[in-house]
Amino acid sequence: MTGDAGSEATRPPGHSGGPVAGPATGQHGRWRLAGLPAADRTLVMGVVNVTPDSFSDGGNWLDPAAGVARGRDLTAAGADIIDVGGESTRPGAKRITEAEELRRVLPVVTELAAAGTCVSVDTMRAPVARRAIDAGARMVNDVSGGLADPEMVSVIAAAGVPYVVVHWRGHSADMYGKAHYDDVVTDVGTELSLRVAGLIAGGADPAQIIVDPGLGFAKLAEHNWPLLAHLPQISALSAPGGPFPVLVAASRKRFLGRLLAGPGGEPRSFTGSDDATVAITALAAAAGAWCVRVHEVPANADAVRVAARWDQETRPPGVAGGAGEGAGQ
Ligand code: PMM
Repeated sequence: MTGDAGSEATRPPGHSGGPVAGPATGQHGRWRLAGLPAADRTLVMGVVNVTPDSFSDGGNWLDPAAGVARGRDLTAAGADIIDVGGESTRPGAKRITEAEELRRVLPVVTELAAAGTCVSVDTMRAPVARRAIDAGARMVNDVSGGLADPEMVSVIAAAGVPYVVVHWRGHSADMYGKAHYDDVVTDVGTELSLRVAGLIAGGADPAQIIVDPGLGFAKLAEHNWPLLAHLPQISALSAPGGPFPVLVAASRKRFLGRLLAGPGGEPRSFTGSDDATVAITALAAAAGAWCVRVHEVPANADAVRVAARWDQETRPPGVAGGAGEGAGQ
């Protein structure tokens, strides 16, 4: 692993642990995670799905050279992190073999990492995570939060890399049958807290943990919106070592297409939802999200900068602003 930000995550000033009482506004730039870029703004993660069947971009970057080129383009457009995934999690998706997943992701991870890109590997499999870390990945993004592979915790604990714990109730093949909640914000918060506590008990350092509400994973539109509107509560889990940085991955998800449906009720296309993704990015950044995961980078990279500049104006006098965000403009 290459490190450029110290060996430990630091918490926002005034939050050495335990739940935050109010909104996380103004704190998104204060997270420092080992080996990852740091900025006084929400980070942007660009997606490279090396799959034939991801729901919005399946097949576009399946060839390793195309995947690498896409990662380079997204980096040039302002992505801070490139998330490389080889297994589609679209609703109803069947699992691929470990060998096939490795065949898809390793060449792309290796080449991007060698060029100095900060690479995240999007995988539910411990052996894939380990091989990707060996190839230079600096972070593991696990949509199952460690539930799909019990060995995952040992791998990320040994490597010490940041680890995204996504709220998840089961594989995509049957996840909508599990989309039942009494109060979705409370239920997701409770289940994520238990998951994080389990990972820490298994050897993970709380400073490695990033949390993600798992939009669309065993969740319908009516579940995704309240989660987005309560990001500070997702950050402030009752697990030891919190609050935790939050990753928001709304880009091109079906609930956006449904919100923007035409007069006949036909959902907006995936790519037609990109402007709505930018709106979510701005709102999530204003709510203190640590990072947004997006398929198209440029407008999202602009949105996080606008949100950071906006946020500067709401800081109490004497609280330092971000270096270089809009100075002299
Ligand atoms: N969703 C997808 C893939 N990876 N990672 C995180 N952390 N959170 C998510 O919600 C998430 C993810 C599925 O979307 P895609 O097929 O468009 O990449």
